[in-house]
Amino acid sequence: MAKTKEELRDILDHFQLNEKVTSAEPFGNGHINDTLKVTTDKGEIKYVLQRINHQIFTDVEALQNNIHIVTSHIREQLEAKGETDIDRKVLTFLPTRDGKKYYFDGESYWRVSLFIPRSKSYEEITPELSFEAGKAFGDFHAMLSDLPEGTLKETIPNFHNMEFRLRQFHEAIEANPAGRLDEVLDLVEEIERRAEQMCVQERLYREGKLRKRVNHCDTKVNNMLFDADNDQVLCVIDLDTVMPGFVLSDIGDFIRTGANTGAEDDENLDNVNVNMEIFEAYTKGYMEKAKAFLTPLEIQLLPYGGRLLTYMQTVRFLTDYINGDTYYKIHSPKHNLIRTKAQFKLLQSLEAHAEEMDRFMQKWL
Ligand code: ADP
Ligand code: GN1
Ligand code: MG
Repeated sequence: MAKTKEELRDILDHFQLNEKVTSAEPFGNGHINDTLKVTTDKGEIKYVLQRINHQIFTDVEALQNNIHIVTSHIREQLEAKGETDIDRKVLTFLPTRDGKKYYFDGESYWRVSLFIPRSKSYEEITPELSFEAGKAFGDFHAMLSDLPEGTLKETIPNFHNMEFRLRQFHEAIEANPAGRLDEVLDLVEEIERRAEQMCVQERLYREGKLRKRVNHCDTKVNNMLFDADNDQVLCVIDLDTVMPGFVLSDIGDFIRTGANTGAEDDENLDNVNVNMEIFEAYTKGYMEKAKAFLTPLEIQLLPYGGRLLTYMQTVRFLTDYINGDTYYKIHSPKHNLIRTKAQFKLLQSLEAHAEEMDRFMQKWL
């Protein structure tokens, strides 16, 4: 439910802010939480206020604890490396006046972080930025690699488990609650045809051949802030889904979003293709940092990660369409179907380039 200006000010008043704030305006275009930028009486944007979607993140306490652990750990690592300007290189969340990590207003859960000044995020990037992004996610993985197992909770259980996502898809088909199944039978068939080959990670994990690592699990291109002064990566943001998972998630989701020549919800499917230059630049940057800790199997599977995350997103958008749009925010009645078609087109393009991508990986094998 939308909040009035006064209500938002009242919510902000529960946090330990050191400036007087005047307004909060919508910010960004995430599909899950509501994000607002907060302006002070001096006209400066100083804070980011977010309403946490607690239908999706049901354990807000665990969510905010995870984020606290991750940001504190990264801060320590940056300090140990002798970095400067650390407040722009890791998110800082502010406690409430009673020392909690979030505020519950009886209806919604809220959190506040410092706005990172002179930063920008991109929806579309160049190969140069992609190389920087690859290095930054490599660093992100490296910095979190020494968190002891079990430190972080799974904020959404089975979040990137493909077998689980397919089970949800099958349940949606079975129930067909919005009566939309007939309209999407072709897409359902395309998904079913690929189902087995897309559950490789879960099988390899059961066989003890693939391990879990701390992952971001939402490495969309716009979940990274660049320095507006020099286009270097400053900071990885949107930390709700940082949790143990397979490393392909983070490579794959960046390829899905950064290396797409079109938009995630492009209605003109001719716009949607894989941009090989972006893929190659990201991979080079990522491998520069991650070569030391990845296994040969993970390196070999990297291009598969792009296909997998695109397939997973196709399945998730279509599941939500069949369910009657209960998960993702939509901006038009068929938005989830449009998204599904655009993701499926990208998947086809990734499949067409699979051999070329595999050849590209040879230099690290
Ligand atoms: P969502 O869950 O809505 O995707 P994000 O945390 O990714 O939320 O924030 C949405 C957008 O707001 C980002 O893409 C980024 O442009 C901007 N943003 C978020 N947090 C900050 C911050 N601390 N400083 C500057 N910009 C931010
Ligand atoms: C959601 O919140 P946002 O927009 O960064 C989703 C991701 C999807 C993405 C698709 C918690 O991310 O998993 O990949 O939309 N986040 C959650 O654009 O489900
Ligand atoms: Mg985001």
